[in-house]
Amino acid sequence: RIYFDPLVFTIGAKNDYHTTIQTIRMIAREGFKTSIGLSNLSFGMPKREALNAAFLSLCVEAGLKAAILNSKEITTTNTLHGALMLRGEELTKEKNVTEDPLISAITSGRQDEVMRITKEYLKEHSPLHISQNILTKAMEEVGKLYSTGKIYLPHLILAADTVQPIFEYLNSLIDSAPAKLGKVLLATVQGDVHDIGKKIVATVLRSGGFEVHDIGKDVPAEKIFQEVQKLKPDIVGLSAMMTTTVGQVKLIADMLKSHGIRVMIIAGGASMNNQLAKSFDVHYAKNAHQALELCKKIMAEIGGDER
Ligand code: B12
Repeated sequence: RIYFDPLVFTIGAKNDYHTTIQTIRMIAREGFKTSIGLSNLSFGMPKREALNAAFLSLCVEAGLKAAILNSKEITTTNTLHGALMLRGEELTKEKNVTEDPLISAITSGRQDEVMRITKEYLKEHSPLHISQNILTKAMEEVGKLYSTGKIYLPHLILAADTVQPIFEYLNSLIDSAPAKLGKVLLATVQGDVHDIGKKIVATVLRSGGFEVHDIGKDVPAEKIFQEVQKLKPDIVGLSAMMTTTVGQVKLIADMLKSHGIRVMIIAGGASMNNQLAKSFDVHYAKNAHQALELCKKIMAEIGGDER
């Protein structure tokens, strides 16, 4: 709560502005916060706004945490935004992009709060319900905020980093059953690093009695092909979250078919849907719960119960 306030010298009186910047840097290095009265710098000078803005940017780079400044100076405020973005801290200036407390906690990186809300939900709902119906919905909203330009890529990354351990925590609460129903190979297709949802699918399939081999994200078709030959799964599950990567599902399906490998393929992810899956000649499941039901149905059809 304590801010140090290093004096800003007036450059018009031939003072060296470096002294203030060095002081800010030194205090920041010790782990303390600083604040300055900005306009003192340009007292008696022409182009005051330009000078204030340039100086503020240097101070931010040195670790300045707060400033008394004229927020009507457009150059100053724009420069401040740019300087904070360079420092990766624009996020702390949280804009009120949503009224929803969960989504707000996710997009602003307040993991403790997300965990607190999750634990509240756990009093009444199962981990899977929270994963699929509460957190996944929240992440869909985060995706919408991103695609409509209300939040930016750093927020998306922060949101993912914030929520991932919570999904993992919920996954850890879901018990595995003996793996006897069948073998599933899971992968997120090449070009796609989204894997939060696929990990949930893996957990839920394990809990339902499947042996699951998750071979990762951004996996090239050739690698999936090789792993299918090696592991001989009953079912291959492919996750594709983007319109640019969804075509990989067809590529893999065609590759397996053209080599005479008869394996059931299920696909899911934000850019997948029933119609698309049909056109790729694969099966579709909207979420982890449906994926488990689908896998059980497939095993019943191909005689997996007798394995
Ligand atoms: C978190 C997230 C990220 C994180 C991913 C972190 C991680 N380790 O996964 C980060 C920040 C890295 C990221 C990056 C990007 N992302 Co992103 N991301 C999201 C977001 C907000 C949430 C995804 C998520 O985790 N949801 C929660 C989980 C639980 O749900 P789920 O993934 O849908 O999974 C469920 C089902 O889909 C299904 N399922 C999933 N996989 C499988 C597999 C099988 C076999 C089955 C049966 C079912 C199934 O079951 C799961 C559990 O119920 C989505 C928005 C959205 N609508 O999904 C955008 C979204 C997918 N991302 C998007 C974009 C554009 C990007 C970037 C290109 C941004 C950029 N400019 O760099 C990059 C791409 C990076 C890359 N090459 O992959 C777009 C894609 C748009 C499109 N149509 O192509 C989306 C839709 C956001 C948007 N609305 O614009 N992203």
